[in-house]
Amino acid sequence: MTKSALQIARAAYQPKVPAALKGIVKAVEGEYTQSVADQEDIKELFPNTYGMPIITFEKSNEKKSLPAINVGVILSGGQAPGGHNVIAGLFDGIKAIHPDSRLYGFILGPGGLIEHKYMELTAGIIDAYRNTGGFDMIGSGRTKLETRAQFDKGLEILKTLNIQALVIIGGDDSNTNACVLAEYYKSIDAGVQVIGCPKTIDGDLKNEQVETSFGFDTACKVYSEVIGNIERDCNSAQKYWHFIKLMGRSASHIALECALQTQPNICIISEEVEAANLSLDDIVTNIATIVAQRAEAGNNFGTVLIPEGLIEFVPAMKRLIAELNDYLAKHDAEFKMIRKSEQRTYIISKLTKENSELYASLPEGVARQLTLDRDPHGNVQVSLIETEKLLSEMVAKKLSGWKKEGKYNGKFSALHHFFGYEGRCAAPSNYDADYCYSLGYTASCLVASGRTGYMSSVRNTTAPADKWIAGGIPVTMMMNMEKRHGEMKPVIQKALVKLDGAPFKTFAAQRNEWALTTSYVYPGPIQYFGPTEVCDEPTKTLQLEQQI
Ligand code: FBP
Repeated sequence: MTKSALQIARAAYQPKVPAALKGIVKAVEGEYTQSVADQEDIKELFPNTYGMPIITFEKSNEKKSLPAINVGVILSGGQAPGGHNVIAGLFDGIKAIHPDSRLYGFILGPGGLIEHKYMELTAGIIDAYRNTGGFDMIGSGRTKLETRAQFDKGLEILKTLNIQALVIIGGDDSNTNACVLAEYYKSIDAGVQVIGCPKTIDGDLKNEQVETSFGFDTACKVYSEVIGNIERDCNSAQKYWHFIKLMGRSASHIALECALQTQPNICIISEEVEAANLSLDDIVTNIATIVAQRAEAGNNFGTVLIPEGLIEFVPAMKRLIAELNDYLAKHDAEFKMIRKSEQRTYIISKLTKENSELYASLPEGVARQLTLDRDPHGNVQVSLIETEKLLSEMVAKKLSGWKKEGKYNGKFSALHHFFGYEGRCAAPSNYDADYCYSLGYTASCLVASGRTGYMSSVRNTTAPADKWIAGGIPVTMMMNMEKRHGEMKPVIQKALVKLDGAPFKTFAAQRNEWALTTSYVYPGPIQYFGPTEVCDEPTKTLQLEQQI
């Protein structure tokens, strides 16, 4: 396989790790834990894995000889830069436990476990993927591991391969399912531990112990580089408004981080839209007002960042989507029988008055996108909804109305972009390369200390890597009960943008200035070699969150 010069140089990069992971480690138990909410329900659902203590790994002088161990690994859900380094860290960790330990990768996500598709990950394979982006070493998938039949089928292959622990690298839903699996295997004494790892570019799997999910750092840096380039182009020609949608199914962390890095004229934060109970028209009026103000100063150009999940945070849209989700979950087969041309009328006739009216008012394309198949976790596939076009069309309409009324006299020409897939498989930044390797290595320590139902955690990551703190967090600690597919389920609480948090407050304090002036910042490409302040800088979000 031909490799680029950067790939070759990057293969030799040695990830930085917490000092505690450099030799023999011991597991130190901290406080016993409770779930973030709905404690009684979660405790009842997870009798074997509820309330366990937080674990921290510390240096030890005590030499222990442990037997070889076989471990399985699964990449679950959307790609995120650094996944290969989690596997490399896990591999090196289990080899440090015993050189005869073996690592098996299940192919194309959780489906590989159920379908018994796997490969042994040998040193040669691992070495070829160190510090690379993508999940292509074993592939990923979105099959939801949730039924006993699936768990039992998985156990067959785990037993055949004599696998004693399974590491599931995924987002909030996949880690929730990892915990359900850990609970089940423990309840039947299956002899298989299950450990999770926090992955998602969306950045919404975080809490006090899990500072960030891996991939967020790299993805935001890739998007910010391109947004900066667009801003510079925009300021050079001064003739376009760029509407840029950014990935992040639900939370607006990516949009907010990119705004902090690039200082665009407008950035919408879904969580604020919801809290302020804004309608689609309010959002459009706000954007059009800034366009008109800039036009008055002769600036008929600008950049607007739009979080992918926006549509679900507009309260009226949220109510509509919730009813659609419930309705489609119950009447999926019936809906699929309806001819495409009649689906819109069918849906309008089935919804309550308010939702039916809103649905009827939506442009055809957006209405159709809202009824497309949900992903296996019941989520609307927001990446398919062209919010950037919806908003710019509505802004254009409003401006032409204002023009007729003599309130606006500028030019409005819009271009559209969607950045998502472009950043999910990028070569991990130093931060993600180091963080991921450490997460994988920590997972091996959790396995060695006999834990199950834990998520690998590495904290204090705004400090130099030497001072990072490695440990494990009981997954039940992050759970609460939420409605999914019309039923209450235990799930890891999603971390949305906090409106009283430092990242949002920093943005909010400057956005009016950014709107009217042209204060763009051009972050440039990720740097892999060079001074540490250029190569190892964590995201602005993390820096601001950790300052408090
Ligand atoms: P995960 O939560 O599984 O990490 O996926 C995140 C994400 O990249 C979202 O930002 C996006 O909405 C979604 O995946 C796209 O899904 P798909 O990869 O199936 O197109």
